[in-house]
Amino acid sequence: MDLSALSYQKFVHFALEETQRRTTLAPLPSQEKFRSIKAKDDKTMLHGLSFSAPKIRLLRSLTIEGSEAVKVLDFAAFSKPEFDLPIFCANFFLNASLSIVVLDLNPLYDVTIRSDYKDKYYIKLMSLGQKYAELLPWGGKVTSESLRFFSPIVIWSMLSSKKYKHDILYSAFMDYFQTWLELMDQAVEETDALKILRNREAQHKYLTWRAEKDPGHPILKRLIGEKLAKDLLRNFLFEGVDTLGTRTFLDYFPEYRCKDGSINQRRSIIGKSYETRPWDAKGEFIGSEPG
Ligand code: BLA
Repeated sequence: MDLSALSYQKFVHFALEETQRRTTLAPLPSQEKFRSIKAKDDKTMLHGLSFSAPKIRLLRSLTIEGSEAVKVLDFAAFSKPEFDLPIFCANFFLNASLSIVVLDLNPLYDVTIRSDYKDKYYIKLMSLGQKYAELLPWGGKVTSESLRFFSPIVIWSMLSSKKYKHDILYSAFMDYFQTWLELMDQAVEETDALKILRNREAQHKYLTWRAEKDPGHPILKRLIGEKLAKDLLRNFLFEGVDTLGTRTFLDYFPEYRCKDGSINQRRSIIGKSYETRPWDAKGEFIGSEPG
């Protein structure tokens, strides 16, 4: 497949323009360092943008383009802890053989446990999830630990890149991002200090998971080296992991502790599960326990 004509830039432009129509974006200092990085292969470019807004703690985008070999979009938006908004999450990876898509409004709280949170945000959105269920079909077994960070409307797809449809993905991205912006518009600031603390901690847990276990790490390390990749992960992509809370990865995920006290390097302890979509059309979890 010829990737040269494909770009995720229009996704980023759309998202920033739509956000600016509704709120005021202020560039964050973290974008200076990551605005433009040339990879070790001298061809691939990494472009980062990061902003905050009155209700948004961090809205950031990373694109990886420039070589024919690989295209990546990693786009996320995190609200301030005064709001319990879901986390907007778009992760697209494309190379000559494979297309990987994760597009979701990741819940701040595990919706299999917190049905109040599911009812608050997702029940109304189930038709949005259905809209792309056939065009972007379930990608098969997935890291079981990751599923707890996904919502009933998650689009998780892994296809041969021959079947990749840029326009369908663009349309899904626009729909999901518009939906997130509408939720942001409607969000009412929380004043209960305990609830704000819980929101902050839930976001910190999410950041801690992704800063440690995101599947993109090996590629980032290969492209820009271990040191800069770590900097990018902790101070740009998952900024807040070192400031929003004090608990460590092993505090949140003790099952990853090795006998010597280090973090198990495997991505998953439980393994992969869920051959088919584990949510029904009403957003009920129907997956059997992984194991
Ligand atoms: C694969 N990326 C995946 C997979 C998931 C995600 C679920 C399938 C493998 C698995 O089951 O773990 C994405 N996982 C997520 C997300 C969350 C999560 C969004 O837990 C959120 C909670 N992906 C990127 C970037 C790159 C990238 C920046 O976001 C590259 C620079 C690459 N993702 C990438 C690659 C694979 C992948 C190469 C397939 C290889 C593999 O599974 O190791």
